[in-house]
Amino acid sequence: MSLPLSRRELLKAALAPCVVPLVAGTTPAGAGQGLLHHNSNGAVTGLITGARALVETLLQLGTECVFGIPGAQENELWDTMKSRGLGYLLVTHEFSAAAMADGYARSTGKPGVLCVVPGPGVTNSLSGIGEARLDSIPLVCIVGDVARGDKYRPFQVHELPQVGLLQQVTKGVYAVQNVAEIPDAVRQAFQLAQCGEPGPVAVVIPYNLLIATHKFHSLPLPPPALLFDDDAFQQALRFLMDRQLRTGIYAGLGCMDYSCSLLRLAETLQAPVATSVSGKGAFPENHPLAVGWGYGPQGTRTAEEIFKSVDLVLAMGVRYSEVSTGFYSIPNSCRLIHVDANPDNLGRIMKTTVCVPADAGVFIERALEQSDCIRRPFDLRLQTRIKQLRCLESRTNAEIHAKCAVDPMAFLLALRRCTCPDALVFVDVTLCEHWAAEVMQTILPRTYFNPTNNQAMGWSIPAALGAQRVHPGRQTVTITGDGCLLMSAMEISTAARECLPVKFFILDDHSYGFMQALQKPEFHRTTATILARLDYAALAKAFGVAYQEIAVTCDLEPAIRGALELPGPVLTRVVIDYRNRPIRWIEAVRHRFTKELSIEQKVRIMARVGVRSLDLSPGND
Ligand SMILES: Cc1ncc(C[n+]2csc(CCOP(=O)(O)OP(=O)(O)O)c2C)c(N)n1
Repeated sequence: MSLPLSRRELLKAALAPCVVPLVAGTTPAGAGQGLLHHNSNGAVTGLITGARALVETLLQLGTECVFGIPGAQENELWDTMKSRGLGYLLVTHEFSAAAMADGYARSTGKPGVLCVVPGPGVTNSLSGIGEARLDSIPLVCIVGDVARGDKYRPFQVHELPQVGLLQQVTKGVYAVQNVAEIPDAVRQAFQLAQCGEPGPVAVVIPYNLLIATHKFHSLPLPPPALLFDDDAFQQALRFLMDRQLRTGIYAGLGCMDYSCSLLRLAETLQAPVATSVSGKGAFPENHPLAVGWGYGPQGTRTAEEIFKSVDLVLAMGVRYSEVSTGFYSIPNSCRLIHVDANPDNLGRIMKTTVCVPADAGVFIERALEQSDCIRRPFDLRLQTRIKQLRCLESRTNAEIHAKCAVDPMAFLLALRRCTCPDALVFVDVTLCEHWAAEVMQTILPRTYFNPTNNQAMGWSIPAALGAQRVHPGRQTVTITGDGCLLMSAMEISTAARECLPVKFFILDDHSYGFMQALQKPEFHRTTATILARLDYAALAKAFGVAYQEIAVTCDLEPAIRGALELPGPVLTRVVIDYRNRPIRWIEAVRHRFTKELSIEQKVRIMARVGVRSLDLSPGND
């Protein structure tokens, strides 16, 4: 070890109490305990570095793993994580760090933590943080910034406006100015990330504060109260008490941790339950009242049909986003009670009868307290109708449409049959995401994950790794398009290095099938959608993971089971044939989009398609 200190400086340092923790930080985990008092009340106290105070706070907050890449500004922090036994995972790109923290958060319900360098580390992470922002996922992004305050010098490396950049995609940024603020900044960041509508929060700490020493005495924060507006609840209750109103429940991510009480409420109201995409798993999709996802033309046929007879929709923990509603094509005709922890989300998209600013869990519990007033008699007719529609839908979905290669629906159904109910399923931004929302029956909370509202391609690969890291015994699979793979494939090397046994299923159609599905009807040709042919076997070999290929539908089950049985990561190329199979979501979006076009726009598009249809060999690339 070579330290840039003279002998005299070393001697002086050894005698000075403030240096001891720095030295202790270089020894194995558990060292320096005498200097830090772990109070039973969870306080961080003692004479320690800013980095150590940060790590102790993360440990107290229950962080199991920090995802990221170290840089000069955070080396002190990464070294301290190692000394103190705080788990960490090195990634290949900071987009992945954010997506891994996201996968960790979605699968555990706890804030995911990433740690990135200023400048490129921050800018690389923004797409993943943006996904968490639009999907309401709690993340804490720690940035070791350039030196600030009296240590500031102009023209430092990575000196971008980190705070300003992060402010655009987070709920808030804590810009730490003083070493003493570090534990509270982290605690407040965790609280802000989780309270109300969850989301990402950043903590930006100049590196001079991470290496500075301070006598800390910082106490935990009291938990924030959950939002509940009693007046609005009473108004909603009056509608729920009206037994003439046939009620349907629409449940979003905000219900994810209340699945038992949601189930009781549904049974009390004898209400069919549809979920948003992010809400899949909040209600068991094998329950007799479950109708699948969405309740308009974009969702399952069963949900659409059953909700046609509903007079009152009770929507909880949802926002009615563009993707979840199929470009706002969800019907807007009946009475609606909209409950959400973020008052800004209420009544924004839908005509709403009662807006209830409330945490979904509190609302459900309070409604259950009034069970006697809201209970409906057991509805055999409704449940029989749901069963019939679900059977019909299953039969239709099981039909094979692919002329060659693998049928996408057959793949999804086989994957569902072969995986355990508690398997963690990560679905990327591919055409398959819309079929998967319909047919990947999800019966347990926090098992089905899709980057819904930022639609950041390549998300599934790192997100699955982040979840697998803290759920080592759980089957973890990805459903990833070949275009998505090209965005984050390098992270498969992380799976190999860390022996994370994720099974990556790559749906290979040599193209951006999603874009083709959107472009063809409007332009009668495709532009910038054809991808390179890859040697997947060579790619898997280079990464050091097992490899297999599925080229025909009948091989699906044995091949999927074979991959699941292998102890390590596996890359499976599924040669997919998307042709001929309609997608309800795309049809709903197209219908709605066309309806909103002006006559002039419609004429122009039809004329273009008409002229181009005379060309027998359209120039696709
Ligand atoms: C980062 C990013 N760039 C572009 C898009 C637009 N986009 C959405 S889906 C898609 C194609 C996905 O291709 P692939 O993974 O091959 O799946 P497929 O569409 O073939 O099913 C594109 C380009 C996006 N959502 N995210």
